[in-house]
Formats: sequence, C-alpha cells, structure tokens
Amino acid sequence: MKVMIPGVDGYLGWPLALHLLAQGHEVIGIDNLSRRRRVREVGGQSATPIYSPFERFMALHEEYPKFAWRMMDLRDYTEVDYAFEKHRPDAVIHLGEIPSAPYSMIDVEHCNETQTNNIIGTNNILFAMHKYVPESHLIKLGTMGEYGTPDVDIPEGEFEITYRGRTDTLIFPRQPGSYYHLSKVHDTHNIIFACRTWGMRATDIMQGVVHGLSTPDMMRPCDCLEKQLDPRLVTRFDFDEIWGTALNRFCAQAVIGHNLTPYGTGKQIRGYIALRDSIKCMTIALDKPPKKGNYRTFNQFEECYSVNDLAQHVVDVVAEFDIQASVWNIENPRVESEDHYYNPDMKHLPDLGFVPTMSLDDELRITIPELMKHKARIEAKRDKIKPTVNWRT
Ligand code: USQ
Repeated sequence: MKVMIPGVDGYLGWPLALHLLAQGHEVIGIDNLSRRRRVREVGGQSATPIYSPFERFMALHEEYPKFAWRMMDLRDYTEVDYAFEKHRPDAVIHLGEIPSAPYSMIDVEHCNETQTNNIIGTNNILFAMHKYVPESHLIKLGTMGEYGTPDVDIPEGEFEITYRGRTDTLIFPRQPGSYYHLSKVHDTHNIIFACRTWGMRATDIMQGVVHGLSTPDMMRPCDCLEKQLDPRLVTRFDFDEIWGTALNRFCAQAVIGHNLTPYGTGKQIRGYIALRDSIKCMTIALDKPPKKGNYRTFNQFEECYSVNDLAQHVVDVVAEFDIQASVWNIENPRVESEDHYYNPDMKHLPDLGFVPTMSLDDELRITIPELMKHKARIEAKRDKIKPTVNWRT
C-alpha cells in the first residue's frame, strides 16, 4: 500500500515509517521539523540523540528506495494539494499535530498555534483526500484525553442514549482538559462531518499516554552478531515539562537521581500503551479499514494506572539496575480531577486481533538501560524537568 505519514519525524511517526517499510509498504513521510524546533524553543532535548533529517532520510532510503520525505507545512493548503495530487496515497496516518497539553497552556500564542496547526492541518488533509483520493482511508491520532474523566464508563466513541422516550446513537460527550486536547475534539467533529458528507472512511484513534523508546524495527545486526538499537533509527525521547509524558519523564528522572514527580495526590488515572504496541495498533487499523463512508473510533491503550502506581513501577524496576529512586508528589500545575472514576472500553482493537506484546515492567526493563547510556544528556537538561506552566494563570 502507498501510505502517507504526516509527522514522520516525530516520536510515533518515525517508528511507524520503519515498521511499514519493513512490512513492504511504500511510505511518503511529511514533516516540517517543527517538533525539533519547538523542543529547542523550551530549552529541552531528546535523551536519545536524533540524527539530522538528511541522515535519517538516507538511513531509510538506502534500505528502502521507495521511502520519500517531503518537507512541508500542513497549514499551507497549496502544498498539501500538490502532495496529494502527486502521491495519491491509499491511506494517510496523520500524526502531524502538536501533541503537548502544557505547550498549549503557556499563553494565547501557544494555544492558538496548537489549535491552528492541528485543526487546519487536519482540515487541509480532509479536503485534499476528498479531491484526489476519496476512496482512501484516514487514520488520525486523537487522544483518550478527549473524553476527560466523566463519572460514568467511557465507550469507544459513541454510545446509545434514550432521551425523552427516543433513542439514538450519538458521539459520547467530550470533556477535554487542555487547549491541546480540545484541538483533537474539534478534529473529531470535522472528520465525522467529512465521513457523513463526502462518504470518506476514517479511523479516529483515542490513544492513551505512550511510553518507551524502541521497537524491533530499530534493531540491526552489529559486530557482536546480536541485533542492537541502530542509533540512526532510534526515536526521540523527551522528558522536559512540556514535551515529556508522565512515564517517560519518570524513567528519565530516575536515571539521573531526580525525585519522581507525580502531580498533586497522584491518584489521577490514565490509559498507557508501549510505543511498540501503538505502532502495532496503527498497523491493524491500516490493514483492516472501515467501509467507505464509515467513521470508527479505537480506544487505544493497554492498561490504566494512577500516576502514583506508575511511579512505583519505575522505582521497582530501576532497583534491578541498582538505582534507588524516590517519589516526591509536587503541587499539580494542571486543573484536573485527582480522584475520579475511570473505566474506558477497549474492545475494537482486540476484536481485530490486537494482543499487547509485553508487560509494563518488561518494557521498562528495555527502556531504562537504554536511557542510562544517555544519562549525561538528561543531566544537562535537569533544570527543564520541574513544571512551570500553570493551567490557572
Ligand atoms: N503527570 C504527573 N507528573 C508528571 C507529568 C504528568 O503526575 O511529571 C500527570 C498529569 O498531571 C496527568 C497524567 O500524568 O494527569 C498524564 O500526563 P502526560 O503529560 O503524560 O499526558 P497528557 O498531557 O495527557 O498528554 C499525553 C500526550 C498527548 C496524548 C495524551 C494521551 O502528550 O499527546 O494525547 O498523553 S491522554 O493522556 O490519554 O490524553
């Protein structure tokens, strides 16, 4: 299949491209390198060194000559139109959005940048798909955070409701917790509208928090004959307050002897998924598309944990590597419920054959020693760990 991946240079886009190429797909990567720029803007850096775009491209292109990479901004419809006219993909896996809740909460500029980038980028893709490839499949990365933390079970996208004696199936109410999460809700509505109005087909993925840094596709044989992580193929691993997500931050904190930082009481619960399984799930969505005109939702996570539980898993696993980590709950910079009911459904992916690869602790046993190799890079950005962006101000 010819698959377009907007966001190919990102945390998920890069390993996804590696995987699809290894499966024999043709991949057209799209990126404007804005993740690199925005991480630099807040003074952060990936714990894993990331090669230049040219070196990255060559590393894949040498092995897979059909791999193409277009530098372009999804907000520019002329460029998007041209890319779709030229490449006419069978499927688009859209990861080209700003993924950070704290970034969107810095101030009005960062909020507007997040919302325009995400909503307009997605709309441009929808219009270009409708014009050039109306049969193709859009797989779009949304977030479990669209739902928020309602005091009832969370279905997969839609639910049946009876109101004043009449029954219908409607989109489940969204109560997102940041301007970033809101941008994904707006995307969801635009995609549903395009499916209903133009007969497009789409999979909207409500993904939990992703963790980990390696996938089997990043391994290559080396002198010692055993396969090892190829440094040119490894993905980024952010740990600063803006771009790092909870579990990845806890791993990086433990490696440099920084206290682990659950916010507030640490009882807030989210769904988590390993990077390798996120890639596996997106591949299932690609291999098993919905019918034309259909919009479907996947809730994509493996297990739900409170942030305190996560921190404890990290403490226990790093002890196996002779690291004594400690947990220090700090004031919560976010406005979020810290003690709440959380019971989301996750049936669609298992119904299509998804089985998680390994336990959280086994994934941590792979992540921690890799991060230990980059301890100096994490140490160099120790001052970027503490949260400074406050939801209330
Ligand atoms: N948290 C801590 N300590 C930290 C960092 C985070 O307790 O040092 C807490 C947060 O307060 C929150 C939870 O951990 O309750 C998750 O925060 P996060 O920063 O890991 O994740 P979030 O901001 O929700 O966003 C991340 C990704 C986003 C994705 C989302 C999935 O950045 O792209 O959409 O996870 S979900 O959380 O399910 O909405």
